[in-house]
Amino acid sequence: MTDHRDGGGVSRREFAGLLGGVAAGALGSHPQLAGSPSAPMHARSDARTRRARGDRPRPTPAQLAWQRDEFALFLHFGVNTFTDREWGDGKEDPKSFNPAVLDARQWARVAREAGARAVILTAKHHDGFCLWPTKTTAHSVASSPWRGGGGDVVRECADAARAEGLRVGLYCSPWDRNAAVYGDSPRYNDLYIAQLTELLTQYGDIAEVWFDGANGEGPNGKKQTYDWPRIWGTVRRLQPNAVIFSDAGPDVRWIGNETGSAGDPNWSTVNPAIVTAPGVDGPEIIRSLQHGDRDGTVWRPGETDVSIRPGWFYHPAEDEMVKSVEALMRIWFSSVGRNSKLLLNVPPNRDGLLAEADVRRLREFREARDALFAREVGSLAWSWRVTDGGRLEGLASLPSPTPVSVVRLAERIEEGQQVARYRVEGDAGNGTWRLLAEGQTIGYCKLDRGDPAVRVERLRVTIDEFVETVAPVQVRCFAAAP
Ligand code: FUL
Repeated sequence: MTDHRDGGGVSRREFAGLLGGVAAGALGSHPQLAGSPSAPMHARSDARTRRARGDRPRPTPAQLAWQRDEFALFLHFGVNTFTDREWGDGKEDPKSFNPAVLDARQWARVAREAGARAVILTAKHHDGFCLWPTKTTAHSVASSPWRGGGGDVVRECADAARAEGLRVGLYCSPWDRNAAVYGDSPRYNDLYIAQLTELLTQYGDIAEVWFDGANGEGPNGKKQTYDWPRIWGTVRRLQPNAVIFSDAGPDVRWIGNETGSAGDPNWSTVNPAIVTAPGVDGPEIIRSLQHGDRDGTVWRPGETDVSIRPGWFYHPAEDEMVKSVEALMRIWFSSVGRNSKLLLNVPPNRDGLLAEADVRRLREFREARDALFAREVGSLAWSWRVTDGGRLEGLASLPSPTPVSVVRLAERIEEGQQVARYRVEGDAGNGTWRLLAEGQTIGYCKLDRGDPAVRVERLRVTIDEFVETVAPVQVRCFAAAP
């Protein structure tokens, strides 16, 4: 265990100072520790506070906003929807794209009602077909019969999302199987920059730009060298408030699988020397994507993308294979509940609508979450102290013996991520502490299930290890249904 009193850590006295001058060892109950995460826990900015904070990486405002969304909907839509494929080869006839009754308001309404706060649309997938009337290629909606060739899916989606209060993200695949210049690196980079420029200048504020790492070119295939500094620089210049997602960030990293499972532990910090570009593979790379790096020097939280169906695009044959509510709840706990953000793919069908089965499942998923988090055990008076062993320990009595179904822990990540080991225990009234949950990282949100068979009278949260400094933790407790 790292003793936070050594090296760059803070002493108990300093920790007490951070809390407003309460004597160490007798911190008592401090409302800012148990209060809302938006409470100004670190209001002081004197030298002691700065030293105590150390120089752990911290999120930018855009990364914070991204994380606070918690849940976004991914929309895979394009020629594959009509050809029943996952990876088009770029030879598709644009005339195949003809959604009968496309209604982006339905996508956005369903997303909002499901609890999502953003949507991300595949403006271009690997087949190169553009869902907006780009000037860069004829391979787009402008060559399709949809809306007489005058339609723009990106515009309809962005407008609909904003009308429902959702933020907008765009996926523009670097790998392009239609562009004739793909593989002629400078020329394709110019084309790609031109496409991004259209997307990032014509559709208002973009919250996230999503760069996937896929490339299925065979050994004799076209070899394209992407100009990542220029690509990322273009996003920064045109949409300075957007987060850039890819295996290598730079703002948000891929979580390393497509099954809906973030690593446990999951650090939001990474060593940037490990994953340097999208699309690279290897055990050490996957480990870093899954878990981040405790001593990483860069803040790059992980996003968990997974589809509600087996495929990313809509296929009629998968209508019976929509994930169950139980599976989606497990995904919620292994993504949002592990300091990640959930990007759940729900693909529009050939009508241009989210399919009935998916809409129903999203509603049930929302109801299940609402039910699980409906009975918060409110106004717990937490009393915190730093023990002689350098642990942070919080105690609270529950108003009545309560079957605890979920404990939600949160760090104030504006200040970085500090917790490296913790325990949650319950006392069922006989004075014996029983372990309810234990783990390593907390970060923005850690969800642990309790044992609803046990009625807890007191809760104890112990932070056994901090990376660098003692930092407050917010605890919320939810009771099981009676
Ligand atoms: C991958 C792609 O190859 C899949 O088709 C899908 O778009 C997924 C989200 O990203 O890189």
